[in-house]
Amino acid sequence: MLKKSDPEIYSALQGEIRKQRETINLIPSENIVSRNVLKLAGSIFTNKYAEGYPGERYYGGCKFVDIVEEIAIRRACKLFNSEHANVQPHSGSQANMAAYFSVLKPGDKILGMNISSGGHLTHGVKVNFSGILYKSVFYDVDRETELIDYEKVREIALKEKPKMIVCGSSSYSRIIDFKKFSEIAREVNAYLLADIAHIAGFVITGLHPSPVPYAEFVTSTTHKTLRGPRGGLILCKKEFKEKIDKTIIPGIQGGPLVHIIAAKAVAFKEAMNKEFKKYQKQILKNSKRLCKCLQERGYRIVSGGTDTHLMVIDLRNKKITGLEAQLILEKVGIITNKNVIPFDPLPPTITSGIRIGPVAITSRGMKEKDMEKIAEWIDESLTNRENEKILKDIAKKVRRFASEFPIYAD
Ligand code: DSN
Repeated sequence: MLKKSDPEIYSALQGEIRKQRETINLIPSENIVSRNVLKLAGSIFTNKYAEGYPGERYYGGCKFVDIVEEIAIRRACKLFNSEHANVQPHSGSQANMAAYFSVLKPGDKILGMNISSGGHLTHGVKVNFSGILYKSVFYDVDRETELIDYEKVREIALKEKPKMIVCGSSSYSRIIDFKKFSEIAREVNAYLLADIAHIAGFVITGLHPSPVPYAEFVTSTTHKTLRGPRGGLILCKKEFKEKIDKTIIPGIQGGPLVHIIAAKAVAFKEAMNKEFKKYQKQILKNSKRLCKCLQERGYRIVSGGTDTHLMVIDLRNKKITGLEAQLILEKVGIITNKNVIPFDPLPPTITSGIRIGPVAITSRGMKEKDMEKIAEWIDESLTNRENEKILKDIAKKVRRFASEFPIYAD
């Protein structure tokens, strides 16, 4: 029994279970997996080494591992309508690293979205491997509309002549036109990498256009809207199969996490169900309602709204920083993350905004009317941030409300 043999870890686990059950998690990159996904992620497959690929392993005893990985690959290809899938990346960062390493050399130029406009660390940020190994240049959203200005992206691409263009984002709340990105990439003879970590669930259900027909490489995580275990995924055209597979192993990874691949396979099957599309539609309804309720209370949403599962709130008119808001909301049991807004005057450790999205709470069964309540609690908490009594009252209501939506822990 863990309780007896390792009480410290046991107690942290119990704390996490209680916290997840009693709070409202609005971090849009997190989700709640099914019991079957949880079961496989904690399964005996974790005992197995399986460097290589199905049928070509460096270890014996891979009969069942091969079955699992073949199924995962087949399901990923079917879900995304892709010619090839590599299901071994341990994370989205490693999926992106593999896409770069497969066709670029150190010193090559990449063009990605600026992180303050919604891009990701691995899209060329200077302190990340992508900005250290490659010469990275960036496009921003338009200052006025806060939308991607495709003509501007084209101008930058023509001037900079990158070898790879990266599209996809971590905090851009609008539809991304992958076809336009591919036209720009073709024009400057660049590869196109589409990172759909956040929107994968919408892509496979037709609620967001797919980049698969347009991009040489599509990368994703498997744990956000896709609702699988924490991990990464690469999709590519057949012609890049060998390069991608060799870049993952022996290039940048060793043994795959077979328990996680098994959990990915289960999640891919779940994502083929009608219920999954219903879930994705509900995320969008909840997201739009949450956005509207906040706007009615005077909150400025970057770009004026959302087409997806997330939004960034610009808090400057409320005279509070992103960090302060995150901490106040955490006090009442609403979990968010501070986030830079486009052209943010504050550093990323403080920020002028918070990023929120109803991905996990929709998995728990919350609907539009619940978004109204949540928006009200967010507003009441931030408005009364100096009033401990009001904050305590809200915390009690949040705890009671969240506990009505169960989360399985085993
Ligand atoms: N950490 C992910 C997110 O929250 O969007 C990106 O890596």
